Parts: sequence; C-alpha cells; structure tokens
Amino acid sequence: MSNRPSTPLLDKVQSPADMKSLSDAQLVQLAGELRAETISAVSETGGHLGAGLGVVELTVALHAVFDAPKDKIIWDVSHQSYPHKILTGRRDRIRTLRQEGGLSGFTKRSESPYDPFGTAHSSTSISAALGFAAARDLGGHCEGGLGDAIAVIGDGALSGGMAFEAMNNAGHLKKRLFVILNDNEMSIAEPVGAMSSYLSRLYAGEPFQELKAAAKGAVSLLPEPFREGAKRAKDMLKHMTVGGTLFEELGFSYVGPIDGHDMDQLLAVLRTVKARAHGPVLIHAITKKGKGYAPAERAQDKGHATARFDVVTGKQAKAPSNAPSYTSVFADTLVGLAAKDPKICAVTAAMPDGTGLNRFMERYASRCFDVGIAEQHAVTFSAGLAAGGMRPFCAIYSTFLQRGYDQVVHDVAIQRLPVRFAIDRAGLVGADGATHAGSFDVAFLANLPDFVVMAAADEAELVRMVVTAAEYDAGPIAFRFPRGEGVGVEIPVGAKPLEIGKARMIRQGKGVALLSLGTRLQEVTLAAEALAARGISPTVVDARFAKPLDEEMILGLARDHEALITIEEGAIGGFGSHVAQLLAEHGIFDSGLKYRSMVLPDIFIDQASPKAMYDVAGLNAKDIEAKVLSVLGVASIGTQRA
Ligand SMILES: Cc1ncc(C[n+]2csc(CCOP(=O)(O)OP(=O)(O)O)c2C)c(N)n1
Repeated sequence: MSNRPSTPLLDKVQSPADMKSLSDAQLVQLAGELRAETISAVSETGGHLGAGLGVVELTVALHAVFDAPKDKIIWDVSHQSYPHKILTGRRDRIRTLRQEGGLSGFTKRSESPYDPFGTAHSSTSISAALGFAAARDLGGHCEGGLGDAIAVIGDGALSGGMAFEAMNNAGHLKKRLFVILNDNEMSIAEPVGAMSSYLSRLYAGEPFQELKAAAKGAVSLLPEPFREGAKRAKDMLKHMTVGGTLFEELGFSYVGPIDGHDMDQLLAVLRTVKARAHGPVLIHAITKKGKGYAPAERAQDKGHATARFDVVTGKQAKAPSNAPSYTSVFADTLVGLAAKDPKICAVTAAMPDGTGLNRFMERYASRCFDVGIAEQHAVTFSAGLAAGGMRPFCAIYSTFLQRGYDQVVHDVAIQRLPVRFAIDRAGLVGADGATHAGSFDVAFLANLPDFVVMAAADEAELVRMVVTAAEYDAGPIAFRFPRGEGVGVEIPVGAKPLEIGKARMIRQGKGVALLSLGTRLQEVTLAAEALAARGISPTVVDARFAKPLDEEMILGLARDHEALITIEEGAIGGFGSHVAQLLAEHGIFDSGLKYRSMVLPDIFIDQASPKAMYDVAGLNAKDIEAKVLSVLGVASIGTQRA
C-alpha cells in the first residue's frame, strides 16, 4: 500500500458525475492524481502504459464536459483506456487489469456501461461512433440513453483504411459527431506513411500551414471567447488552424491543433463544440505518449507495453528466457534466407518489432515494408509484389490477418499468387484476451483451394517451414507459430524444405493415434508419457500440414488404430474438420473408427495466462490423457485414482 500515490481528489470520484462540481483548477489536479494512479496500477499489472498516460488530460476533460454513459466515448484500440476505467467506477479493480478474472486491458461492453463499444483492433472507433449517432437520430435506444458520440483515435490508428471509410461516410451523413485525433506522432513504433507526414505538417509551421490558417472555415465553431478577445483565447487562436485541411475536404469541421495536455484548452474547445456543433467535427490534439513518467517518455516505444515495473526506477520485471522466441527464430531465419535470395521481401502492418521484421529492416531496408496499420493493404500489396516476381513474406499476427481476409481470398488465393504468410501469435495469447486470440486462421485458410497451411510444432520446425515457404512458388503458403518462447530444441543449420503435405511420425504405438497440429505437440508428448505409465502406448504424429493433408498417413493411422484423435490450437472448422471430412469421404466411419477432434471450445476465452486459457480450452496434457482414456473406455483419471 505504501507505494500508492496520494490521491485525495480522485478518491472522491466514484463516477464521472462526481467530476461535474469540480472547478477547472481541480480538474487539473485530478489529472495529476489520475496519472499517478495509472502508473502505480500498471506497475503492478504490466500492460499498456504509454498510450494511457498520453490521454490523461483528455480523459478528464471528456468526462468533465460530456455525460457518459449517455454520451458515447469510444476509444480506438482502447489500449489507452485505463485512466477512463479508473474514472468510471472500476478503480477498485484496476490492479486486476489483464489478469485472469480481472478487468480487460481493453474496453468491453460487458464490463461497464461506460464502455459503449468494445475494441482492441484499431481504426474502428469512427465507424462505431457514427453508428451510435445515426441510431440516436433514428430514435434508437440503449443502456444509459443515446447522446453525443465521440471517437478518440490515434494518429497510428488513423493509418487504417476503416478510419477513412468512416470519415467519408460521416462527411456525407453530416451527423453531429466528434472525432478527437490523439496525435502523439507514435504508433507502436515510429508512425509511417504520408498521412503521418501530413499530420506533422499541420502543426509544423511550414508555409502550408500558414496559408491554411488564414483560410476561412469552421469559424462558427470557434469558442465564443475568441471573438471577445480574451487574452488566453487569442493565444490559442494563434495556434489554431481552421479550415482547408484534408478533414475539411471530407466534410468535417477541423479544430486544432490544440495542446492535448493543456486542460484549459481542452475544456474550452470541448465545451464550445459541445454547445455549438451540428455536423461532424474533428479536434486535433497534440499529445505525448508516456507523458509524465520519465522512463516511459525515454523508452523507444514510449512505454507502449510493459511488464510489471518498479515505479521509482522504471525497471521492468521480465522473466529470464530459456529459449529464443518463435518470433526471433522466424525473423533470423528469414534474414538469413534474404542474404542469398534478393527476391525475398517482407511486409508488416505497423508491427516491425512484434513480428521481428525490424531485424530484416536493419539489413535490407529496401526490401522491407512497414505499411502502417493496414492489414488489408499489406495482403494485396504482397500479392502485387508476388505478381511482380518477388517472394513476399507477409508477416501478420493471426488475429490481425482476420481483417485482410477478403484480400487473402480475392487477391491472393484466387490468383494463386505465392504470398508467404508468416502468422505469429497463433493460438491463445494470454493477457490480451479474446480479441487477440489467434483462433481462426487454420479454419479460414485451409478451406481455400490450393492454399498450403503449415503449423510449426517447435522452433526447429518453424525454421524448416520458413525455408519451405521461401522455396515454394506454386501458390499461397502460410505457416503459423505461437507467441512466446520455443521449447529449447536445437535450431537446424542449413535446413531443407519440407515435402509439401507430408506429416512426421514422432512415435509409433498402438491402439490410439494422436495426430497433432502445431505446438500442442509438447502437451501430446506429455500425455503420451503419462499414458505409457498406464500401459497405453499411443502413436504420435506431427501433421505439419493442415493443407494439403497427408492422406496416406492419416488413412493408415485410421486403419491401424482403434481410435484417432486430432489436437490443434484452433477453432472448430480447422484441421480436425478436414481430417473428419477425409475419413468420412473414405467411408472410414462406416467400419467403426473412434474419432475425436480436440479444438478450441466454441466460446471466446477471457484473458489469463496462456496455460490457464488452455486449461479452459481443455487442450493441456491432462485433458489429452483424459480424452484418450475416455475414448478407449478406460476409467477416467479421477475415478481410477479414487
Ligand atoms: C488492426 C490492428 N492492427 C494492429 C494492431 C496493433 N496495435 C495496437 S496499438 C497500435 C498502435 C496504435 O497507434 P496509435 O493509434 O497512434 O495509438 P498510440 O498507441 O500511439 O496512442 C497497433 C499497431 C491493432 N490493435 N489492430
């Protein structure tokens, strides 16, 4: 308790209603206390720190001026929503952030009426806010009522196409809607792209800005005090660009740039737009990621994501690692291959560090592309690279590839273009929870004609799959691997490509065959060892490929065993379904094979440690063991011991 900050004013705020009686000066004090509380909480839980610190003043100002939950404040990505959670009745649980049974690290409708819309994937906030605004104008109803709709979106998230689709539509519908552009000149890494440069020019004082500043525009939106000539307002006006921006062209009134840490400016602008706006308004606030906490401000990623840390020193508590991460094994292998093959290139959607492609970027900058938070574009851009004779590796987390699915189907698969998909964070991911789980990629890729889909069982297999993908020019190919460290096996040197569609026998047994896809193989092996102690000796096979299936091997297993069980870290409709289809087509079930398919359950699993999440999923060694026993009709583990 002693390291908790003193927060006398914050202690009195149970909900935003308690802020309404505070003076502007007290709101400044509240922001200071909120910042200290956020730092203190994240030091205990780990999580997204920098983004939240950058919006502390904005959070206070929004809740002071608007009336949530009637007014809908929608945080894009919502990794910056911890201060919002503290102010909206969740302070007592803020130190459970991202833990099992605790608060989500993102906004979540089921968690609070103050979270009107769940997010975690970026660039959705303007669309959702516009939907609320349209529902309001059509007489819709929802919890807390329907008032103003406010989207808070970062400059990084603004690089996602959906944000533009929404602004285009909002400018057309002309509904009263507020978009706050939280511009900290940072994404997770340095922001990229022409939009980012454009935003910088908006406040860089270049001639462009001066011209635009003089232009006419949304003068009617100017705070009243501006016209009255109050000194402070005059100073603000000097910094304000009105009209003529890209946003204006899209039909928004543009107000800004304003200092997103200056409470007086924020309150004045928000009060004015609230009182006077009719159509869509974009407020451009300049903020600093990590603001007010020196170790975060100094860090390269501005404290984007952190482990638990010591508040005084900023030192993070990171567990020592025993094996290299899958991400680094992928990246190092690819960099090695790129040295020999100038056609290999790499594409990331704003995740150069997360995908390991920063290593590729350092060595081969001209062949490495960070396209911004733009997965759809990343996929089609890779398709273009492939059509142009390059060998693109499109490295996207499983969960984010979902956004580029039509591009995978329409631009890559139908044209049989050899795009190599490196799918990181496959399977359950832990603290980020359901929104980030990599559950669906096998299901949504293996159903596409001529797609090759592989899953690495360990880091040595990952190396082989990267090599296989590099050499495969016949069409699209994907390999998936999980978050975290490998299992510590030796990394092969000079690995040869795998034969497409061939599984690998791990141990030959009898009675029951365990056919594993991906890194559950470790749990399968543990289960097989436990079963051996009971006199049951399963055959264990690493499928390697979800598509094409090793039909010969699988049909052979079915023929030679009483029972066949598939195990995978993916949702229903994936590998196990393909195996079932194969067996059904060959009439195997007619002769009585006992077949089971262990997949992720048909629920969205909340955040916990990956191990605990796999317990919920029933995919750990004990679950596999129990499944074998039940299929073979042997008493279950519990009963037998009793
Ligand atoms: C569709 C999608 N792709 C990638 C990510 C991973 N991601 C989380 S936050 C982030 C950067 C967001 O930058 P910005 O919007 O500027 O917010 P900041 O963190 O700078 O406050 C990225 C790329 C995501 N959440 N969603």
